[in-house]
Amino acid sequence: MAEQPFRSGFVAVLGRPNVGKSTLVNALVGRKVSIVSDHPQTTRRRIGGVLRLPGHQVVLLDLPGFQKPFDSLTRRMQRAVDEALAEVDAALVVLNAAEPIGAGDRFILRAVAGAGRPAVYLLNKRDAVDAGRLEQRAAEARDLVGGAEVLAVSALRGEGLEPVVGRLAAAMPEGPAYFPDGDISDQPLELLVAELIREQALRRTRDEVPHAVAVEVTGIVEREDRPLVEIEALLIVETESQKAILVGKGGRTVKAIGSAARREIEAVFGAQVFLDLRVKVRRRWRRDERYVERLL
Ligand SMILES: Nc1nc2c(ncn2[C@@H]2O[C@H](COP(=O)(O)OP(=O)(O)OP(=O)(O)O)[C@@H](O)[C@H]2O)c(=O)[nH]1
Ligand SMILES: [Mg+2]
Repeated sequence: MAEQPFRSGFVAVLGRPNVGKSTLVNALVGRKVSIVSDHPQTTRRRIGGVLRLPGHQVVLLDLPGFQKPFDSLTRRMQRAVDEALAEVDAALVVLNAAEPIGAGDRFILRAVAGAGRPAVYLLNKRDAVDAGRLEQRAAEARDLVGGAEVLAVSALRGEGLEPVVGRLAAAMPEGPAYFPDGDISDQPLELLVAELIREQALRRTRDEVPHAVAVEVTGIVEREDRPLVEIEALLIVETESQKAILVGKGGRTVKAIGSAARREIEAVFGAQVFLDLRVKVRRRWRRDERYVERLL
């Protein structure tokens, strides 16, 4: 039998904010490449996660949730989605079983249909609804996609993912391995570190504050004399009152963010980490086009 050609390609992971796109990408890749939170608009830039299969390499592009842009930050986020959709070999569309299918979902499905890419459709969070509701949502979803297959999964529990991998692999054209063996993400180390810090800040804030937080890593030094990495980073917020929240009473909150992030970063480097984390105000940074470009 003739040898099968190697197949590879890029897949845009699309869906409304908070449907579980990043959780799904992490579950498929098998490692945390993209941060997760229960706040919408967690993912701000496109993050590639590499899925390696026998004879295949699938690069999953985790993207910001589809939304109407309202400032420089969200405009940049939506542009990342549009550009990805124009470039990829396939789309992985994620719907949320725990919420009614809405206008946002229909908008995304139209965009995917318009892009003319092969698509795999998922109904995520199947663990969060009973069987009757799941069947009802799946039927609605199938209707919307012209009777195409809709796979019910739980990204959180890692359930139902095998057929997803199979469908994605089958959609890949012939192509090279884009990433060397062992690479699981296309993210520069600085950005991964910044994201791991931001994830801990998101866990400890509510309301408008999570959306106002950015992280700048201003220095990473890997010491040569011992297994130690020294990192300097800034938590950026827009107002003094947000700063007060992030600093916390007697510095308690920023300390908690720093030590939780340090443990995550240590796991990535496999070395001890010193993290010098401070909070800084940068007024209206989300409306500052150039700053947003630099940050993302
Ligand atoms: N019950 C349940 N919760 C899930 C599942 N997948 C994700 N979640 C939760 O949904 C929330 C959002 O998950 P994310 O992976 O950050 O969602 P996202 O689509 O990447 O969100 P944005 O980046 O903001 O667009 C988190 O609290 C997750 O733990 C699932 O299969 N079941
Ligand atoms: Mg995300």
